[in-house]
Amino acid sequence: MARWNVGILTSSDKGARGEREDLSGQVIREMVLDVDMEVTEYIVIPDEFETIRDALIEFCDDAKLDLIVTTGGTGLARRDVTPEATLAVIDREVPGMAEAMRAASLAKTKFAMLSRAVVGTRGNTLIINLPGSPKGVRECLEVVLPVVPHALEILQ
Ligand code: MTE
Ligand code: CU1
Repeated sequence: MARWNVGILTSSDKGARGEREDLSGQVIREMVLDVDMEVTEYIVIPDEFETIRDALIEFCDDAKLDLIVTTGGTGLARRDVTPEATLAVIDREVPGMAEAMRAASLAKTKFAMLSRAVVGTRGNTLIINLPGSPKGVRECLEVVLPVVPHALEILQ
């Protein structure tokens, strides 16, 4: 059994309608295996503030996950509300993790500055926003993932 339980929350209007395969969620699922984590909750929902907020609260307070990784909805499209929903549920921000992802990503693509991704904690759960593309997910998650087990240990 893995040490940490992870939830993946994919916010995508197309994904929720079944019009797009969630490749980004699959990347997250594979990457967390390397650091003794297992995906025990998974949801694909539309880019709607209340829906995302309520799913985050359920993953934290009911499923009591150690980590939630979201993908999508961090940009400037009018329907991009994942950072707002995250800010609505967290107790504390972890700005260094979000900054580290953006800084490392900027070295690869200028478009990284368009992601408004937030990282924060609610109770004992760490929530990490990632951009929507599989490439963005990989490039951001590889920056913070090595630090996440230690973050979770001190969050207990
Ligand atoms: N970060 C990395 N590492 N790699 C990327 O390809 N794409 C950017 C950015 N962050 C990208 C990235 C782009 S093009 C956008 S529009 C924003 O993330 C927001 O993406 P989202 O709206 O899918 O969350
Ligand atoms: Cu973009």
